[in-house]
Amino acid sequence: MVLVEAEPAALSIDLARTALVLIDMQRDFLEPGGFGEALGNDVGHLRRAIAPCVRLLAAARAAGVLVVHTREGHRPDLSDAPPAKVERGPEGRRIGDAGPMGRILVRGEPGHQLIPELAPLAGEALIDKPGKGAFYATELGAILERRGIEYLVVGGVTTEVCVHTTVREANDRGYRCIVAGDACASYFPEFHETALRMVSAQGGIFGWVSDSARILAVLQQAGEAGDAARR
Ligand code: TIU
Repeated sequence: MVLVEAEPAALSIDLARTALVLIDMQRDFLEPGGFGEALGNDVGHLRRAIAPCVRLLAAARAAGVLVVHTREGHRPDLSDAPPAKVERGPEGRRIGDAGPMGRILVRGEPGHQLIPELAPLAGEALIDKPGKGAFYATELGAILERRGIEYLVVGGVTTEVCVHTTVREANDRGYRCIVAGDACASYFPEFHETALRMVSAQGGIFGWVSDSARILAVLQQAGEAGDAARR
């Protein structure tokens, strides 16, 4: 077991039972010229999470921690997209409409892809999810159960939408979640800050909040120990 410094308190975790879950680091949300920016958002807020995610991903891989990537998106015929989700926002800029990087939030389109900085390696779990939460209507729960996962380190976008929904789903399922605060981001900085506080408030009502530096300290120790064992 290793100790991760976090709020509301440090948490002892078993890295063999831990997964790094990176939520929806997709081109359409993060890249200039994507759907997020077309809606008038400043993608600069989201891009601040890229470097911490890259560092966490490298360290998790080196430590042998299970890595899970998620993408939000729908089937091209939108048969898995409820009207309640599609029928919002300005006409012409809704799910399935032609966006600057292909059809908005449709699987297979350029904007739906993960940003190249965080491209999955062959063999890493890539979960395509139709909702905000990564458990709803996906195989994530089965993958985590088969691997005996109990702890999730979570980063990605956006903090108050897909990260929060996933952490809430995970908390109800009994997972202990550590949100890597600086590896998450929102188009609304005040929502980001408040969403993090909402996780760790009330004794950690949804989980723990830490940051990439404090999590890296633990992952790098494990990575080095693994290197030493292999030598
Ligand atoms: N991934 C995710 O958070 N999807 C969103 O739609 N987020 C917004 O903040 N809109």
